[in-house]
Amino acid sequence: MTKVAGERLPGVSDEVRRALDRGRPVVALESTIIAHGLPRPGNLDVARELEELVRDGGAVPATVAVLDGRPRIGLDEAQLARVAGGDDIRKLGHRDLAPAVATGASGATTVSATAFLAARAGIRVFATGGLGGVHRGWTRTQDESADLRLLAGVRIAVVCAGVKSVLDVPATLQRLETLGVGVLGFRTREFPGFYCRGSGEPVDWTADSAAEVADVLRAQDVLGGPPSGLIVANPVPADQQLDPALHDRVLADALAACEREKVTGQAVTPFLLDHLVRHTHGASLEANLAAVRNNVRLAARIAVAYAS
Ligand code: PSU
Ligand code: MN
Repeated sequence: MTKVAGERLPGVSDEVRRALDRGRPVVALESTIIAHGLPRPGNLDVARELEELVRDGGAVPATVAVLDGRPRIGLDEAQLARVAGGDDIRKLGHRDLAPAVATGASGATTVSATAFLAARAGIRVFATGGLGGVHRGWTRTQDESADLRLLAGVRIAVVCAGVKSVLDVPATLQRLETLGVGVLGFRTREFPGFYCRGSGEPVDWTADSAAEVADVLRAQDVLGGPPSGLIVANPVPADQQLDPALHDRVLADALAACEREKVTGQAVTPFLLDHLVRHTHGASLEANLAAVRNNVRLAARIAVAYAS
């Protein structure tokens, strides 16, 4: 193991550092969706596009990853390409950060690792596709994403399209309640269904504009106390959702295949996502991308409203 240079952690890019110092809007972006959630080689274009969307919205993008043992907040072009195409890019949740830093490993950060590093750098808004959650069959496997527990303890807003329907959505919402993570529907009273607009589950609070979300962030700041996250649940646009009937059919197949092939642990989410993409002939990927773009645009607007 190499010696850890504590004072060098984390590595915030000059552009992100300048923006944070001046109170300018910044949006954190995770990298697991790039490295492990989307098929190559198109994933690099998506990574670039998401950063562009943040810029178009008037904020500075801060894609997060760990490269050669150094957490990075804000990647340059070569670093982004490495995350998208490298052979040595692991999937790093929050608990994997210390071993990755200590051993000089490289990896893409999940929501839990990204939220932790971004909040530590002072970033208040983070955009992703879907949050991890409680997997179906939890009573047997105890598979619950570390995203949930981590978000109970960091003050960051995560703009997402809900959680993937491959998960147990009601159980995930219950865990968020238990953990004290706020959930705000964006222009909806229904928790979004990621690929589809609705999940059938209600949300307690609704915001109708980015300014209203920013007000909630400021209220969290004023209330103080132990930090906790906020889920901003933003449904995919109606004309870009996955056909709900196709969705239900293919999802049942994907879950059965996962069981049959005995996929477990960190591999479960990427396996199910890949199965859905192949068996919807790319339609789930299109809905996924539409949701992520929509979330990134909204996150930029929230960051701008919060900074003003
Ligand atoms: N949801 C998506 N695409 C993804 C993920 C979630 O739509 O790629 C990733 C996120 O990085 C999330 C992680 O934090 O999967 C959760 O993985 P796990 O269940 O192993 O914690
Ligand atoms: Mn898991």
